[in-house]
Amino acid sequence: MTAFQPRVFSGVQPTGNLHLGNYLGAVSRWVPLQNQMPAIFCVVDSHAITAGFPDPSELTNATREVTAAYMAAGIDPKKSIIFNQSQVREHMELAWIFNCVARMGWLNRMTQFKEKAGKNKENASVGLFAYPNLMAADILAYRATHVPVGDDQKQHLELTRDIAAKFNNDFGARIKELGIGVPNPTPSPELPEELYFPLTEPMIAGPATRIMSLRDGTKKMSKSDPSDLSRINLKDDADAIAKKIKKAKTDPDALPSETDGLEGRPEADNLVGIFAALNGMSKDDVLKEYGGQQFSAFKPALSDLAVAKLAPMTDEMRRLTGDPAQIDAILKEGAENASAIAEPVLKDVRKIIGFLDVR
Ligand code: AQP
Repeated sequence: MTAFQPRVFSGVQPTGNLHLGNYLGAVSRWVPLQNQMPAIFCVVDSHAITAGFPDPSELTNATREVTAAYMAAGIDPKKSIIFNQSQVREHMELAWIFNCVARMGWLNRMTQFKEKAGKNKENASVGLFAYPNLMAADILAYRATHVPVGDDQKQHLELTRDIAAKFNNDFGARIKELGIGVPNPTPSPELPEELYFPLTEPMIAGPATRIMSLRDGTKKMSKSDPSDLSRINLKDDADAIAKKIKKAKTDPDALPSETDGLEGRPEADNLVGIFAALNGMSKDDVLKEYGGQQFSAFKPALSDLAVAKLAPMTDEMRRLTGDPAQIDAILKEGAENASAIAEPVLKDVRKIIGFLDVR
């Protein structure tokens, strides 16, 4: 190989209800990418057990539902690989190896673990702590070069790059000797001339990298927020969407005419960002149209837009989940295609490490 093949990888956990943040921050941004380079979209079910085992049938249903959401949003299984993580064993094997590459100090700095474990750190699962190593394995089992995610995943992607860099460095001579390295596309004194794993590019961009809670503009919109009014679920009907936007927290002022005026107004900033992302425009453009107007005028416009964009997707999700056998067939084919890429990578990795292959 003379260069890393460009490849997109991303995923969503099948936990709880998919919400507008997952859609605008991640899934909707994947759709155009599948026309630009080979793409793999994973339903990361093995991550879904790190915060406690969900009810088994709920996990099964949520896996099919997330798959349906990918397709309803426009991911085409004929163009992209769609599969569920637990079906491709290589993720687990590489994650174990990365457990031995990553340092405790690196993981101790992960803010998502601190947030999710809260005060109960001693009682959190080892899986929750090591989650970022599995995420690095998800990406690097395919030597993926581009990972589109929301802003909350930035630190995990930096860790993925640190793991790739350490592996490339620790085994630099061996990779060269085996003749399986790729010239480092951005040579630097910190890395060998030939790499096995790419240093993946995070793709975090647009007006919706962090959609905030509708009840508190300083908190991320999240599946685990106990208040359902804090988020718009992809399964919400038009009435629920309208009610949640109507009840969304705001301040008493009119919308500003320029984005500078959104500073210090997290709720206003969030609603303008949602409008911009749903309509494929910038926040500036939204404010050109709605600057000077009160929320009593802006909220109904936002609500109409959200319903117009989300309702067809919700309908399509419902249609697709009505035929679980078809979803399972897509996931099966996806898992076979994903394995065909990951298997040779793990074969190389075993060789690099020196595991004796007797089979
Ligand atoms: N609020 C958000 N704004 C923008 N992007 C977001 N993502 C999640 N929340 C937002 C992006 O969605 C993708 C899938 O994330 P995940 O399946 O790992 O779920 P998560 O981040 O754990 O989602 P939640 O809702 O925040 O779940 P809980 O409540 O369990 O923590 C990722 O690309 C993520 O960036």
